[in-house]
Amino acid sequence: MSTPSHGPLVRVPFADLQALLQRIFQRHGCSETVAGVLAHNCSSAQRDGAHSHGVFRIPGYVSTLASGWVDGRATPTVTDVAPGYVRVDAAGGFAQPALAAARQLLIEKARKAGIAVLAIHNSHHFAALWPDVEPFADQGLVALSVVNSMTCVVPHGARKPLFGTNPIAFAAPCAGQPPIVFDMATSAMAHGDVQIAARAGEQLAEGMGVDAQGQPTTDPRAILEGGALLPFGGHKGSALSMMVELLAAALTGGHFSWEFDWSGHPGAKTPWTGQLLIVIDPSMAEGSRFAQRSRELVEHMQACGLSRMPGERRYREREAAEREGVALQEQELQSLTALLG
Ligand code: NDP
Ligand code: PYC
Repeated sequence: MSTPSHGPLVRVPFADLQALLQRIFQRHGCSETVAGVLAHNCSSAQRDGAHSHGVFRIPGYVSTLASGWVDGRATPTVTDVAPGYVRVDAAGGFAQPALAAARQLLIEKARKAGIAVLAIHNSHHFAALWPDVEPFADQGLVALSVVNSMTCVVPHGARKPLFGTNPIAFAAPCAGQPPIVFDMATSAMAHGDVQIAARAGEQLAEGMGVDAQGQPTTDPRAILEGGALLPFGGHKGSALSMMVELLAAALTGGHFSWEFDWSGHPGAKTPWTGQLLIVIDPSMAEGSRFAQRSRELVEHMQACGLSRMPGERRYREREAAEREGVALQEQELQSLTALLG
């Protein structure tokens, strides 16, 4: 995960940042409901130091809304398909409001059947994935989500990009601690982090991507300008990325990462794909001690010398932001404020 480029930092109360982003989303074509969901998502990412999907993304949201590629006023249609299955047509809008519209039904089904699936299609996801799963674990549930994005990753052993950066996020309750959460692109890097490195003039580590000729490169601009990313972990990450295409697109009725054409919408940045969530009620597990067993696992990992859990850095950043305010560059705050003009 890249840190943003240098410059004086300011600290803003979380509620103030969220309110500012809400106004920006509404000013640029979102309904009050959609703006509220996106503002909470994006300010939470900034608060947690998830910089590739914090306020860095606002210009992309704004240019996409201006291009007419996404419907910021879409009303999702929720369909109760089966005891363990909910389907949502996001109506060409963002995925997070679609999840919000189906969330209560999904939880009721998971608690009743032990497991429930939420299949979202016709949706745009331009954000970090952990905000979609962490709240389920806060309510004692286990949640897994996948979303596909836009063609920029070469499948292992192939010559041309096909997959998206296709993240997988997982959250589970842990007794006496915040939930265990991981959220990772199946590409060697998130596309957002490549953009941040390019903006900062930094080189990447080896093994992240290739240039337009398919040759290995450490230059983020070469990856962004005609090149591509590689999956993480060779054939293993590639298999997971393939799974994400199947679950997030084929299963939901969404587009594969290569199936949409945004060339007629200059400024469009948000992938028009699909998202799958699987929510499990662990109270039905053997012994009903899931959260305690999670804690045992963490303690054993720590006893083996583990210095930090996935999600721990975010929680630390969150605590600091709650004490001191959310950190962002002064220049970023000025640019955000200018978007209200
Ligand atoms: P990272 O590689 O930064 O982190 C992946 C996971 O590993 C996180 O849970 C992180 O925890 C954890 N982690 C990182 N370093 C360590 C360590 N040393 N020890 C233990 N755990 C560690 O994330 P990515 O760059 O892969 O993804 C960044 C974001 O981009 C994600 O939020 C993802 O959802 C988003 N994304 C969104 C896409 C979309 O289409 N919407 C597409 C692709 C990516 P921690 O958070 O605490 O650092
Ligand atoms: O960072 O790879 C990424 C990404 C794609 C879509 C939204 N974020």
